[in-house]
Amino acid sequence: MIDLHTTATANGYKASIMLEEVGLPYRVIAYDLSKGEHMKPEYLALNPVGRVPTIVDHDAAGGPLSVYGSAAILLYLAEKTGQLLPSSAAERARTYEWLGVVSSDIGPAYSGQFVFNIIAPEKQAWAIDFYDRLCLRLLGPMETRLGASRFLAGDGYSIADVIAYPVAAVSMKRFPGGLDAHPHIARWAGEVGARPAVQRGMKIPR
Ligand SMILES: N[C@@H](CCC(=O)N[C@@H](CS)C(=O)NCC(=O)O)C(=O)O
Repeated sequence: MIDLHTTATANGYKASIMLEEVGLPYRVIAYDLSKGEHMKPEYLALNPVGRVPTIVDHDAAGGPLSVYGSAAILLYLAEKTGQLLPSSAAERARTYEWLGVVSSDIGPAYSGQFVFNIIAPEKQAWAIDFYDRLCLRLLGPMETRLGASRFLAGDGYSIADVIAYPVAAVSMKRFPGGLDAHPHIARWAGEVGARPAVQRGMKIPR
């Protein structure tokens, strides 16, 4: 059994989609970030970073094993189950590259965009413009890639698509016009979003 410590955000959905895709049994422990539940000592003992998602694999060799962060969770589960990691070195390299781009380029850009557009009590035009432009710029390479390739790593669906889909379904849609100016991302998001495992994962926590 795997415990999934999560919340209803793009990062949480990456982990729940992956668990649905690989078909391992898991139970959900939902966190209300507004109440600071992710900063309680019990959770910090599992993940000192104090952010979600985290999984705890109770069936790991050597005893319960915790793994924090969407990219690490996707890689761990892909290796554990032998699923959603391409076999060719080239497609595997593309998979790692997109895991990195979504985790450290696109994800933080949309976090900043969310903070300055929605959460900030005082709206600062410079910061809003900076993050809006950065987000739009980072969609460019993804649009180009998906214009040339069915999925992010190549012909096959992989953890690169799992990590990117919630960003497309949640964060990218925040912009006026949604994905209208990015038809290749929209085509790919339609295909990935039609997968039953993805649809189930996007509803967790219920
Ligand atoms: N690098 C992490 C980022 C995780 C993250 O940003 N989690 C947010 C929710 S989406 C969180 O726990 N925020 C609470 C906080 O920072 O206090 C990942 O890819 O999973």
